[in-house]
This record gives sequence, C-alpha cells and structure tokens, in this order.
Amino acid sequence: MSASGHHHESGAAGERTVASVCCYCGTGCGVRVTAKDGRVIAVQGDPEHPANRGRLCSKGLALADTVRRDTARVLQAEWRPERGRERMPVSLDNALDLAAGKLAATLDMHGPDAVGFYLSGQLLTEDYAVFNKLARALVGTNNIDTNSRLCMSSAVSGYKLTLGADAPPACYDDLELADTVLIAGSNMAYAHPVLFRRLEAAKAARPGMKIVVVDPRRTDTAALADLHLPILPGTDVALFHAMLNVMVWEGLVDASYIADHTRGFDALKARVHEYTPRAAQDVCGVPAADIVQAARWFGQAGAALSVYTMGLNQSSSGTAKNGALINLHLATGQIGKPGAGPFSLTGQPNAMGGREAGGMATLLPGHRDPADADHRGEVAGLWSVPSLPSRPGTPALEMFDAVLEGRIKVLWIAATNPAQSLPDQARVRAALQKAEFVIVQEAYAGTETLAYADLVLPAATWPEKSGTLTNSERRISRVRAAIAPPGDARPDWELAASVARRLARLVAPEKAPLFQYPDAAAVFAEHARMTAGRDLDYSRIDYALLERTGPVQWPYRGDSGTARLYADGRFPTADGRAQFYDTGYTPTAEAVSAQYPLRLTTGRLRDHWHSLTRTAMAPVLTRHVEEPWLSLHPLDLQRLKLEPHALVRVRSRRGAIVLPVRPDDTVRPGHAFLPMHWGSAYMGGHGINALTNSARDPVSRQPELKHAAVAVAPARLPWQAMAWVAGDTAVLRAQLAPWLRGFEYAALLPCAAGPGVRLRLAAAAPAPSHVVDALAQALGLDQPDAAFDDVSRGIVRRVRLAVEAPGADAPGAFMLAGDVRAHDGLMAWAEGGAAPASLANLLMARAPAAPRTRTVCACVGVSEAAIRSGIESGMDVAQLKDRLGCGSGCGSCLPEVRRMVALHGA
Ligand SMILES: Nc1nc2c(c(=O)[nH]1)N[C@H]1C(S)=C(S)[C@@H](COP(=O)(O)OP(=O)(O)OC[C@H]3O[C@@H](n4cnc5c(=O)[nH]c(N)nc54)[C@H](O)[C@@H]3O)O[C@H]1N2
Ligand SMILES: Nc1nc2c(c(=O)[nH]1)N[C@H]1C(S)=C(S)[C@@H](COP(=O)(O)OP(=O)(O)OC[C@H]3O[C@@H](n4cnc5c(=O)[nH]c(N)nc54)[C@H](O)[C@@H]3O)O[C@H]1N2
Ligand code: SF4
Ligand SMILES: [Mo]
Repeated sequence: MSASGHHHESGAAGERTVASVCCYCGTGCGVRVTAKDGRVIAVQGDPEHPANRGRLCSKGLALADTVRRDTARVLQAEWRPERGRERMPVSLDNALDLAAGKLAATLDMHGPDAVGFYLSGQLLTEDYAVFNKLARALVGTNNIDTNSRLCMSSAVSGYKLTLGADAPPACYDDLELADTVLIAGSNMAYAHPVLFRRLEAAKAARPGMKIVVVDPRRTDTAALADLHLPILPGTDVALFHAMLNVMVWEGLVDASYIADHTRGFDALKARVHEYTPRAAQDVCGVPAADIVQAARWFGQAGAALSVYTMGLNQSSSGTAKNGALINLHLATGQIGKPGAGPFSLTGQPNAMGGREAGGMATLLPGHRDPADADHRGEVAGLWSVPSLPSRPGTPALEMFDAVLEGRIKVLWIAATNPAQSLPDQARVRAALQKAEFVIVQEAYAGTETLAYADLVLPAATWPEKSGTLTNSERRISRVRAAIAPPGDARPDWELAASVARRLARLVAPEKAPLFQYPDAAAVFAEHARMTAGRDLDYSRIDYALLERTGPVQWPYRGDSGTARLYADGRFPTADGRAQFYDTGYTPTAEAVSAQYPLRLTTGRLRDHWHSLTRTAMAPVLTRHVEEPWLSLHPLDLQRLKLEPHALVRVRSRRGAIVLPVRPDDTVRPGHAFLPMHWGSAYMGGHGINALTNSARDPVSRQPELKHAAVAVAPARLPWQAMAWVAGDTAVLRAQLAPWLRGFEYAALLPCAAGPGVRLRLAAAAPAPSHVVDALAQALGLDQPDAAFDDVSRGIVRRVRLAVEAPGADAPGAFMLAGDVRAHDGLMAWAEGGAAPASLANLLMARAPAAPRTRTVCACVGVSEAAIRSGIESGMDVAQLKDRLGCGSGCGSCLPEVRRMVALHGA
C-alpha cells in the first residue's frame, strides 16, 4: 500500500499527518500535511506520489507559511442590503437563505438564464459536481462557466476536434522517454517546476535528447533548450505548418499511420505547401534554418513529445494553434506510444476535474455535450430530473457581456477573482457594478472581486477541504483535510448544496432530496457513475478504492488505470480515425500601430500564484520578485530615454497603468512583458489586466491574454513616498489598501523581510502636509522614535523601533516622503542585513548602502548580487551550488542560475 493511500497516521504528541495534493499547479504533486492543535505545522513532498516522488517546488515547500494566519481569511458571511452601503456580517444560515431567496425571486421574475455561475479550475471535482447540478438541474440554465475559459478551453477544443475527445494522451513518464521534446508556449521552469526538474534530469542522463522551446521570450525554460525559437507572438500556426511542410518534403511523415488512423491529410498537405520555411521565417521572425532543424528533430525522433500551455491557448487562434501542433503528431504517428504525444499541461490543480464534471457552459458531465439532446437526456436521467435546459449557456467573457447588457442579473462567483484576472478590466468592473446581485464565495479577504459582492459566502480552502482532483496526466488523487475550516467557512460543495436545498424548497420541493449528500464521498460516487461507458470511464473508482490503490489514471477499466491513450490507433470519433486540423494562420487580434507600437505579453513568475491571495502571505515567496515591473529590451529603454527602474505609464486601447520599468534582454526589441499577478488590491488603477484584450478564439472563446498593443512613456512623478511596516501582513494590507487610490502611482507590496508590507507612492506634485500626516498616522508613525522632517521642503523621514526586539534597536516601521534616498539602507537594516549606522546617518542617507538586489534562491536565500560575484570569481553552476547553496533546496532557481552563468560567465 502506498503512503498516498494512507488516510492519516499519527506522529509526535497530538500531531497528525495526512496525504494530500498541492493546491497550486496542474502537476498535482503529492504532499504530506502535518497538523497540530488545528494548525498546519509542516508540508512535505510525498515520496510515494507518482507525480513528484517527494519533490516540491518553491511554492509547494512554502505551503505551510501561506495558511498560518486566519487574519487573511473570510471568516463569516456578509451581506449588503443595498448598493452604496457597507456590508454587514450575517450568520451563515441567514446568508444561505438570502442567496436562495434572491435566486428564487430572479427565476420568478426573469427566468433561469438571468442567473450565471462563474467558477474555477481550483474547485475540487465534488464542488463542480454540485454546482453543475444546481445550475442545470435546479436553476435550469447552462450559464455555468469557469476561469478554465481563460486557461484550458483552446486545449479542450483542440483535442476534441482532432482526437475526438478531451483527453491528454500522454503521461509524465513520457518526459523521461522522449527523444525530442517540443515545448511550445510553456514556461515549465516557472509554471510546472517539478515536471521541469524531471525533464532536466532526463536531459542530464541522456544528453542526446533534443529540446526545442517555442516562446517569444528567452525564458528559464529556454535555457535548457538545444534550440530556442523566439517567434513573434501569435505566429505558432505558421511555424507548425512550416515544420509539417519540411516533414512532407523530407519524407519524415508516417504514410501508413496517416492512411490507417487519420483522415483529412491531403487537404492539409495542400495547405502547408505554401508554408515554406522561408515564408514562415518572415511571419514568425525566426531563421528558416532553425525551423528546418526543429522539424527534423521532431520528424526523425524515435519518440517525439510536445508540451504546451498558455502560449498556445491564450490566443485568438488558440484552437488552431493546438490543432496545428497535434497535426505534427498525427502526421508522424507520434502518439499512443511511450515518450510521444501532444501533451497539454493543465494550469490549475483541477482544471481536468472541471472538464470531466462538465463544469463549463459547453460541457456536460462525463465529457458530454449540452447541445446534444441524447447527452442531455442521459444526464437528466442520471440526476433524476425530467430534463435539462437546451438553450446554450454563456462562456466566461460572454457571461460578463450578458451582465453588462442586463440579461444576467445574478452572478455567483466561486474560487476565482475576475476583477483581477479577466482581460479588459474596465469592462469587467462595469459589469460587476451593473449586476443586480453578486454572490462571491471566497476564502481570502481583500480580493478585488470582493469589493463588488452583495453577498459573501465564506469558503473553506486547502488544507481544510476534502475531495478529489485530476492532474495533467489524468491522475485522480485524494485531497484530504488536515485541519477544520476557520470561522463559518465551509467547503464549496457544501455551500452550493445548502443553497440548492433551500432554493428547491422554494421552487421545486421534490428536488430538495437531490442535494442531500452525507459527505464528499457520496458526491464523488454520484459523479463517477456518470462517466460509465464514456471515454474517461472511472465509474469503478470510489474513495475506498483510492484509499487502497493511491492515485490512479483514467480511464480506469477492469482494475487498472491507463497510462497512455490511443495505443491501438483507434480514436473516439465516429469512424475511429483522428482528424487533421486544417486551417490557416491568422495574426493576433490587435496589430501594433504608431500610437501603440509595442507588443505586450503577460505571464507567470516562479514564486507567485495568480492574484496573490495565497502566495503573498509567505515572505519567502516574495523574495524572488517583490513588485511588478514592465520588462523592456535595453535598446527600447535607450530609444524611449528611460532610466532603468523609472516609473512608466503603459497604455493600451483599453486602459493604462503606472509601474517601474526594467531592462530585460529576454524580451525582443519592440516587445514588452508584464507578470499577470498584480491587481488593484496591490497597485493603483485596475491592475495588469487594465491593458489586456478580450478578443477571443472563435471556437474555444478563450481570450487573447498573451497579446496587446501598448505604448510606454515616462511617468514624471518626482514626489515619492516609501514605507515599510512589520506586522501581520493581512491586517496591514487591509489598513493600508485605501492608500492605493489617489496617487498617480501606488503599490502595496507584501514584504520579503518577514510578515509586514511595503508601500510605495508617487505623484507629480508633493502631497499636501495633511495627507502626509494622515499617512504617517496610518503607518503608526505619528510618534516616531526618530524623525528628520523638513516640513518646509515637504520632507518626512521617520523610524519606529520594534517594541519587542532585543535591545529595541531593530525598526518596526519607517517612512520616507519627499526624499526617499534612505530607502535601501533602511530596508537592509530592517531585513537584518546591516548594522544600524547612527539612525541619523541612516535617515539622512549619509550611510552608504548596497543597492537592494533580488533573491534568486528563495529556499537558501541567495541574492542575485552574491551569485553575480560568484560568477565573476569564476564559479560554475556546480560550484555556486556547493559554495553558496543556491539550487540545493527545491532546485526551482537552477534554470536562472544556469542562465546567469551563461550570460555573465567566462
Ligand atoms: N508559478 C506559477 N505557476 C503556475 C501558475 C502561477 O500563477 N504561478 N499558474 C498555473 C496556471 S493556472 C497556468 S494556466 C499555467 C500557465 O503556464 P504557462 O503557460 O507555462 O505560463 P505563462 O507564463 O502564462 O505563459 C507561458 C509562455 O507563453 C509565452 N507566449 C506568449 N505568447 C506566445 C505565443 O504567441 N506563442 C508561444 N509559443 N508562446 C507565447 C510567454 O512568453 C510565456 O513564457 O501555470 C500554472 N502554474
Ligand atoms: N494577463 C493575464 N491574465 C490572466 C492570465 C494570464 O496569463 N495573463 N492567465 C489566466 C489564467 S490561465 C487563469 S487560470 C486565471 C486565474 O485567475 P483567478 O482564478 O482569478 O486567480 P486566483 O487568484 O487563483 O483566484 C482564485 C480565488 O479563489 C480564492 N480561493 C482559494 N481557495 C479557495 C477555495 O477553496 N474556495 C473558494 N471559494 N475560493 C478559494 C482565492 O483566494 C482567489 O481569490 O487568470 C487568467 N488571467
Ligand atoms: S510543481 Fe510546485 S506548484 Fe505545482 S503541484 Fe508541484 S509543488 Fe505544487
Ligand atoms: Mo490557468
């Protein structure tokens, strides 16, 4: 029996350890969570979980830090009796009644399609199952969609339109078995680090393995590549067609596989005829010879695997990009065998489970289709209701459009933060404002979306929830609760079921028993039955079986799971053949122009997760990148006459934000990059997605989050203020959030030094003295231990010493306004990295201070500067690891260390 199957075991006095799964990425690493007295005290990798065999990345390792404080949480329900008023706390019972009452009234007045559910790939399968039944079988609408629309929906349509079913055919072991790995639009080194560790190890063991990375940016993932193709954004279809052109021309296609197992090749072959490497060179902006090389490595490989994520999916041609990549596998027979296949990695931990449970407008449980009357009949039968609605539901962005147009009145949002993560925030926020009633079911306080909630339902979260999820390789694992939820928080499925029972009593009493589940196991049992006879069949699985076997892969037939699909060359289509996807290249929705001359893309950082609600609570995770900045090529900085680190205003056709710029030669000249993580809870304005475009793929309806045309100009904001306060991060955040409004530039930064926050403000004119006074008061600096103010020049410099620090000579807070030169010296002192010169010298910036540098290795705490000087003294990667310790923990920083050595070494 595997440890992953163990329910729990006892350890030292009062300690209890459960086997569960990390709540971040779709890798689905097994963890062992140790709790004592209702608190998580440790999280370790589960050596027996097949996804990670004990490894964790920096985010997984810091999990315990992110769940320590209840202050960060939504602990009770809140209700706003009318717009414009404050919300007030209500009992959970009351809140559930209010939700049911509002839904019933809306059904009565406006019909079922006036209700919309906007959910998340971070829900567990049990959560989706109940929400889905509530929406379709009780409310009677298909208006149920998730943030997977921003994430996986192009992968879903790509698979369905070619292979016939939404199922990644490969498995993680294929990373070790492939001869060529094509990584397209995926920054695995940051986004799926434990899988990247496996790939690094495989490459080290078999250096002959070829790795090709297709990404406009030279990412840490590209550092491992034998060939990096920095294509222009959005041009993947042209690239893949040109690779197929080369394979046809050079006889690298598998004619018998094509003849026996596919259809549609001739038309595609005719199409790719014009996509010569020369022609693609002009479209994609990479040398024709490199395209030929990539095609040969793929076509000649014994086994070719491709790994792809948002660089393909988040595009106005996302389905075509997926289809064109799958074409390469079908044309060469590189599917259904070890080391081969088109492997779409899922982003969120349970994006897969959502697809299985039918948690999208365009899906029904068990990979069924709501447009298919037979499928609707089957599901209605399984749910014991007479029928399901046939009117098409709204995908995510269309749901917000419908709200804006007044067609959807009530919006129920759970486990996603649309006022941060959806593109074109001005429009999203207008919709949230327009909605008649917004229910937000949330675990963490202070999110962007909570600002719009009329009713807040307090949700339990990892590690308080129990259920299942499915990772990228179709593996179902048990998520086990290690502690009880705080306050009134309840698991998402329980909240949905409680409202459903109340609503049923009001509108259809006979349906109330359909939502009576004794526990999560019962929800899963009902859901799993719905997969019987379908491509993903796991109807034989229940919690008892998972307890015995540990995690298993679907389809699960007889008594075993399935590592790879389509080994027999038969596909789940009408005639058993896979279909080539024949469509041409179309450019990004928005072209650059004289007004908006730069091409912006957005994506992830290594140690942050989405809208930061969780990762910002762990100081160790904020060390790698403390604040958002715009990456521009050094040549563009010169051309635009921008100082490195200067504040810039970035504008698109939809909005503008102000933030610092940094020279970054991993982006091409004319291009720009922004991390996706910062929203209006942490910066002035509407956050990163003020800029992005909601243009979407015609098939998958996925928005083009990866491309927008922007302009960058210096933001001349000479008045600056910088502050730092130690203390409970969540409490301070709530107190200081109002300071994000009213300045041209503002940022509230979680603090790498330990629990606490930093605040940065800038404006064109000095803030009036009453504003500076109010700020000092908000920071607890109205009665400082040391102050060097120069009121006539609008300058305030103050320090408060920590109350409990030994000798009380460590700072508890500081603020600088009007003259911020002392910032780096004070921060170094605050972080314990420097002895306090005289306080006066520090505050007047007379003491020299080393400039703040980033921490590259978060586990061991090794700075960029230390690694740079190591490299300058001649150390290689192994010596840096040995002597400085960087990369000796989780290994997440190794790609960056390697890249630094390549750049600055020798
Ligand atoms: N650390 C961390 N890990 C995460 C997450 C997180 O928030 N933080 N989120 C998880 C989730 S939900 C997801 S969806 C995944 C996403 O995982 P990834 O898709 O790997 O991450 P991104 O950084 O969004 O985008 C990947 C790359 O696409 C490139 N790209 C942009 N445009 C194009 C293009 O036109 N073509 C190609 N080929 N590439 C392009 C970008 O430069 C970027 O490097 O990460 C998961 N893992
Ligand atoms: N510019 C740009 N924007 C993007 C992307 C991009 O690449 N670029 N990527 C897109 C992608 S791929 C994704 S997946 C989305 C992610 O976007 P979101 O889904 O908005 O991101 P999260 O911050 O993960 O939001 C999850 C919310 O659920 C809360 N929560 C956590 N656990 C629980 C729980 O158990 N129950 C409940 N009810 N709530 C919980 C969290 O506190 C948080 O507020 O962002 C998308 N937006
Ligand atoms: S790779 Fe990291 S974030 Fe992803 S599941 Fe594993 S430990 Fe969690
Ligand atoms: Mo995602």
